[in-house]
Amino acid sequence: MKEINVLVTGAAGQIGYALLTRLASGETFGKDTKVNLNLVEVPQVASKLEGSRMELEDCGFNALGEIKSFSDINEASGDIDWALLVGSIPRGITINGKKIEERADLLKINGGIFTEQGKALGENAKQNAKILVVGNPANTNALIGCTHGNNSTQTWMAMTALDSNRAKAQVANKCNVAISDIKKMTIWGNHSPTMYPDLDNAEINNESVSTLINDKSWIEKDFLQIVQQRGKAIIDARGASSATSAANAAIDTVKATLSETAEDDWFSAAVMSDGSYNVPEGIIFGFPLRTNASGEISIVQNLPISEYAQDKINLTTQELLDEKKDVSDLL
Ligand code: NAX
Repeated sequence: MKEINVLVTGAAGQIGYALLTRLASGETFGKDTKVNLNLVEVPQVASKLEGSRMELEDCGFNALGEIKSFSDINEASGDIDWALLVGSIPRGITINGKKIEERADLLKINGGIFTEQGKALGENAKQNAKILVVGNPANTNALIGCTHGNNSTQTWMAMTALDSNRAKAQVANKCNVAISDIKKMTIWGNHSPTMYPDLDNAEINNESVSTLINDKSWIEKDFLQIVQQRGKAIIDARGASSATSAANAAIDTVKATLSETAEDDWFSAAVMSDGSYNVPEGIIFGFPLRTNASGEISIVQNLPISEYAQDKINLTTQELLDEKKDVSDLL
């Protein structure tokens, strides 16, 4: 049996809880791969994490190998193939008597966490390790981690698959098609309300989704707003942020990197910009991606970008440049 070492931070959180069974069940890496889990949490929730560990044992998954719990990222990151960085400090938490509401403060606090995690993974995780940042602000956290990881063989990504799945669900409802009929969905930019879900280049039966829908007002107002604000709508409805769908999107992203992407499709995640589509280098930006037969991930090139789409892409680019400026002392 093959083995894979997977690290999950924030493992006792709500996304972590939904994620662990799906990593351990054999669904993600295949039934012929044993999954060893290194679970990382802050010491305050060690008991909660132990509860999750016991539950995992009790699932009786054949694919589950060793489960280890850590509070030290350096100890946890040895020989890791895949790291899912879910843990971060949420907006609104009170630290040292101060309620953290400002984006700049949130960026700095989480930036400290991702500096340490980046260094640890860069030094201790395997060459070719893949790292997916889920914890918000995901793109800039990934930028900080990647900078401090300083390991060109490793791939850092920030998750936009949840936004992509949300966009597909809205299109499926609108066009009355199955989700699997919708291909080539791109989320450009930041995992934030400035993200741009692109229906011009998304396809159903090889036809552009925006051409098929042929309703500019729905696409530019209803659709855009629903997708960009979906996270908030879920918090308003549940009194808690997305967990099952977020964990599912993380699994989708991992799976998308494990085998060659189908000819008629691509997947969405944020990676380090190499200047494609005139996005400045040095920010982690949502692009259309493909995995090749050797497991390398590349940005799909030469897609047409309308003037309207370019304006939206410029907006989300500017937000990421502003976030980068806010954490410049951490880079
Ligand atoms: P929870 O608050 O339930 O869990 C977060 C966990 O992280 C907590 O158990 C906490 O103890 C742990 N943690 C904090 N600092 C840590 C550190 N330094 N090392 C290890 N663990 C640490 O949040 P949850 O709902 O699970 O969400 C986790 C993160 O995902 C949040 O930042 C959230 O904003 C973000 N999201 C990102 C999404 C995306 O698409 N990229 C969508 C869903 C989600 O909102």
